[in-house]
Amino acid sequence: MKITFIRPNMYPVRSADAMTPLCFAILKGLTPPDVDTSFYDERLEPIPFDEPTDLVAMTVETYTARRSYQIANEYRRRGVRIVMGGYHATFLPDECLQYADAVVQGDAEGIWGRVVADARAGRLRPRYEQAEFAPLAGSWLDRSIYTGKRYLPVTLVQYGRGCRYNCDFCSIRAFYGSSVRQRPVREVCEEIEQVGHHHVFFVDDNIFVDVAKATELFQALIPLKISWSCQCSIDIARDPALVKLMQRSGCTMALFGFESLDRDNLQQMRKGWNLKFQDYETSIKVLQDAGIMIYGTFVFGYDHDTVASFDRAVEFAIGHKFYLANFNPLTPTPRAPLYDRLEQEGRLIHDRWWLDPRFHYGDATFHPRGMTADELTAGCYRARTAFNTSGSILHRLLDRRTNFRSPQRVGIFLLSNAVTRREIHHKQGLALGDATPLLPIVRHA
Ligand code: B12
Ligand code: SF4
Repeated sequence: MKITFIRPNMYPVRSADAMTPLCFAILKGLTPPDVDTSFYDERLEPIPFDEPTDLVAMTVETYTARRSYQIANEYRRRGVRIVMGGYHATFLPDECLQYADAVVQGDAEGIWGRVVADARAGRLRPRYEQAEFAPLAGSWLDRSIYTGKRYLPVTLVQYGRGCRYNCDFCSIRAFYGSSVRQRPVREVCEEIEQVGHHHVFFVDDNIFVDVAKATELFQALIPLKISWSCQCSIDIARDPALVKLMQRSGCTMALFGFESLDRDNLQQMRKGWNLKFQDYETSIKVLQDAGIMIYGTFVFGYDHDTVASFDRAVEFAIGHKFYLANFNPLTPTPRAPLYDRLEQEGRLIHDRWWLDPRFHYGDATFHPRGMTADELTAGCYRARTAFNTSGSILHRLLDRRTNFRSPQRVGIFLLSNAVTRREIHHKQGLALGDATPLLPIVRHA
């Protein structure tokens, strides 16, 4: 039996900065060794549809759903069975089943072996779902699946899954519920040592689970002498000693979801805790004094945003010499509380924007209250462009505590900013998938 793993691309433009998709190293690690496999990442290479295979396994996110269904159509025409998993497949299994033979909801661990066995026996079932999340100890990733592909030279590692917060636009709670699970720190360190790269990106949605778990990880990382980056909630800055330890353990950069400078917006998105304990200035100073480069993300379109909000956020991010920043239109994804609210309020522009050929990357998907949808689209694009001018890059670079701390940091800063600047114009306005029509499976009762 042969399985072909596929990572669909959002749009038909190859990527120069793709990172290794972890889910396929996990799936490969869970696949019995006597099963042949191949793997295609459409961000890097075309998919050879005519290569013989028995089962196609795709990961589907909301932004890649349209393209995933088009790929499924191609394989179905050739009589190949298809299984889909990942965020979108978990949230909208019935939509995916219009294009696939089977859908896996939730984690692959504890379930993938059964899917493979059923496919082998010719009795694939439409739905696979776990009763509860399995503990993460003992996971083994087979990264040989990435061999020969041009990914960024950074090792993606996962310490835990889930988040203790519940921001209304985010998919994490909808996927993991309130479950927050960590891998044993020893296993995480062994994995990093085995891979042997010196730069690690922790893909956890929030590395700051709690003080004890963060401390345990940071202390264990010190002897590895790696440099690492992560995503983190800003409330870690209440604890300067923990931030210092984070830096000593090798953290050079962390992404923080600032989201908004407006308290009422933060309340509305259930992220009032961003400013509950101290203001942004204090938090930023703690982080930057410790040497951590800040990647700040902002979202626009909440009820207290106006056309003036974009410039304020850009000035704030440049003024604080952020390493990078992103300015996105608020985008409702299925099963996130935001989606249901906007749908109930009749404010969604499309019926399922992710399938609508009129939707383009960067477009507003709903009618905001404080500006028009077009102003929201244009404002985010303008903010990204303004943040990435040469003058802004030079100004931000010159912070001795962070971006200008060492020649190596300067190199990383300049390279990341150059890539980001190019990507903004590359991505904006691209339609999802290609022009081929979606052809749902007709199932007879
Ligand atoms: C790292 C990351 C990125 C990296 C890319 C990493 C890479 N390798 O290419 C960067 C920063 C570039 C990025 C970009 C974007 N991302 Co992103 N990203 C993540 C993040 C934080 C971690 C991904 C990861 O490695 N997870 C660990 C792996 C092991 O988990 P997993 O992929 O979910 O896989 C498990 C299960 O889902 C399941 N599974 C998954 N696929 C399959 C397939 C089969 C067949 C089976 C059986 C099982 C299965 O098994 C796996 C193991 O249990 C996730 C959040 C998260 N926690 O996952 C967001 C996340 C996936 N990203 C998200 C978004 C929105 C984006 C962007 C669209 C943002 C933007 N506006 O531009 C872009 C574009 C993404 C794209 N599709 O091209 C959303 C997706 C929401 C949704 N409803 O689809 C997430 C969930 C973040 C969030 N909080 O909402 N992202
Ligand atoms: S803190 Fe981040 S990961 Fe956690 S719910 Fe909010 S946006 Fe999602």
